[in-house]
Amino acid sequence: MEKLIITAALTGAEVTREDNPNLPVTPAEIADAAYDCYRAGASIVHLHVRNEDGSPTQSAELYRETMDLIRGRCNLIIQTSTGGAVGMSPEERLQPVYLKPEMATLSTGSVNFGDDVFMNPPAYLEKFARVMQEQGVKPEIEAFDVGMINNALRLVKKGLLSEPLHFDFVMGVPGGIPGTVKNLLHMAESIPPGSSWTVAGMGRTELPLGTAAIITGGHVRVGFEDNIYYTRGVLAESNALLVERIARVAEIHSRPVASPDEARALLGLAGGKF
Ligand code: KMH
Ligand code: ZN
Repeated sequence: MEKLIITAALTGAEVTREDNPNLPVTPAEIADAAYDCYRAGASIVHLHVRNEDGSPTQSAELYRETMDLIRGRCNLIIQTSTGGAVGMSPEERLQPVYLKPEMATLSTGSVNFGDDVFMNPPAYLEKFARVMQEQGVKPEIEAFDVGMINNALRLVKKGLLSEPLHFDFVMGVPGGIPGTVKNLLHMAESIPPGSSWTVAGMGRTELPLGTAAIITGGHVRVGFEDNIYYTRGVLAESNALLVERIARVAEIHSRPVASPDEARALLGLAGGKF
């Protein structure tokens, strides 16, 4: 099996300091958390940024500041969010892609998201994929359910995505595919041969789905965006502890962890853009 790529999803758009007081919010806090995750074994950082009051934003200025701070300290692959928060316009969501990060997320379908709807109609998908193609940014396809894999394949047919594809199975969102191992295997069997995949299990599904990915050849995303607990009822003290734990699970299963440059090679990224 190839080396394991660990993605750290540090902040997200929905979790608050009230939920977990250890949530990184400012560019400096996010950069510190990213560096700690790099030291613990992460090779990709999935980035969201926040305003001073903690509310979610897709401000290019805040992304630029955060990315510069991270790049000053380590060679993590930076993957900016284009999901932002529910209710944001496509233009708002796309702002960080123009900074030419190495990767950005591309959600390939709409999904109920708790009491809200995360809107991704076909016109958004085409626009987002086109802008990423123009800017030379590799998309990570966020599939919240199995049908979203087919939506990505439609983009391939239209020439807006090129293979090999890289998927993130986002599982356990209320409204999306439930986070079971059976569903994970179904997702993994549903992508085109030659694609790579990672899994982001929400809440208590993070560790079991991550473990299943490690033993079946996938990759893993962990962090406060998806899960704020270390064990049942005990808040995680840092994102890095979640990274360190999944790296330990990988070691137990004889699956070495990829460095950022090894992850670049696995994902076909040009490299050197940091
Ligand atoms: N905050 C969610 C509505 C992404 O980063 O691309 C969307 C999200 C996905 O977080
Ligand atoms: Zn995100």
